[in-house]
Amino acid sequence: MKNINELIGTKYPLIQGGMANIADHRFAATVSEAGGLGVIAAGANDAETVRKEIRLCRKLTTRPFGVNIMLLSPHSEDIARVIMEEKVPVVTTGAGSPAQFIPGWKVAGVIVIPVIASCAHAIRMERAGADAIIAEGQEAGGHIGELTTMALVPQVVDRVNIPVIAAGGIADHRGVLAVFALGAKGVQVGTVLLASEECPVHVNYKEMVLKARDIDTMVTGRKTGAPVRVLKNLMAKKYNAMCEQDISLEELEKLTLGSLRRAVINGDLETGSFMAGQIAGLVNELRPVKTIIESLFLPLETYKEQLEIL
Ligand code: TUI
Repeated sequence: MKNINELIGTKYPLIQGGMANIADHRFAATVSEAGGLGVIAAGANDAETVRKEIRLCRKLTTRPFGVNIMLLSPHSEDIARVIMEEKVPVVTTGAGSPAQFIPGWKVAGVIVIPVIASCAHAIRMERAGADAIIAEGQEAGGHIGELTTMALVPQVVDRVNIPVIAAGGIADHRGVLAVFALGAKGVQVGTVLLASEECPVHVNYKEMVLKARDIDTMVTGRKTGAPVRVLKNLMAKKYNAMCEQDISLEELEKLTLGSLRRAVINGDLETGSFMAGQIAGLVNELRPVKTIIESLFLPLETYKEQLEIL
């Protein structure tokens, strides 16, 4: 089996999480230049905006990068076509099944890495032609599934023959070692990159992540079937109260994406939706992207004492 660095052409087996409204071409290029796979988040953008972002990213880096499609977006089909036309090196997907797009992407030479949250979906993605999969545990920020990273990753590893990349709850070298022990071949991280100097979110968002304790995230929308992990604030509590009432899923989704924008752009502590993972409590330092990525991959000797117990 190819290792992840060979598959995606990076120095480190690291993919940047999608992060709608946050990960623009500049941030993606920064991550790629630092040795990971930077990913432009299509989010709720339309296809031509995504095309521009792809072309701008190519001006900033010659290294491989990706585009993430959030499959609940009404623009998914058009964005999928743009990814083909622009021959983007890698596509990652979230919040649904990209099966219908995979044949076209493969013809265009795009490497396809869907995010999945269950074994059944992982197996479907392998059969549909995915090159690798990202198994994301419910520790992650944003839209999540049911299982934890600890339970999901080894089960998926045993059920598919393509490389598995772990996501959810990873923010330092210990997390990386742990998921490698579970059989993952790489990691996807988001929360730890929010607290980077280059991340283009409002300073209040970074402060929220840096100040967060272990218990400071919560899941909104479990009732409506669109669970989203965010940092606790007034908005999150209000949203869950609204879910108890009779409001359409579409309306709630609009509210979530609108409120994410209020968090990212305005830093609105009350009505913003600050998506972040449970590992935010471990993230206490604002660092350059390159320093963060390098600190995740340490030589095996580092762990000698811990592993002596074996
Ligand atoms: O997609 C994410 N994280 C996201 S998307 C997002 S934007 C959003 N806003 C409001 C509501 C919903 C989304 C913010 N964060 N992570 C990857 C991920 N994908 N986690 C879970 C899944 C997933 C869930 C169900 C993937 C597939 C799936 O069903 C597969 C099928 O076959 O239907």
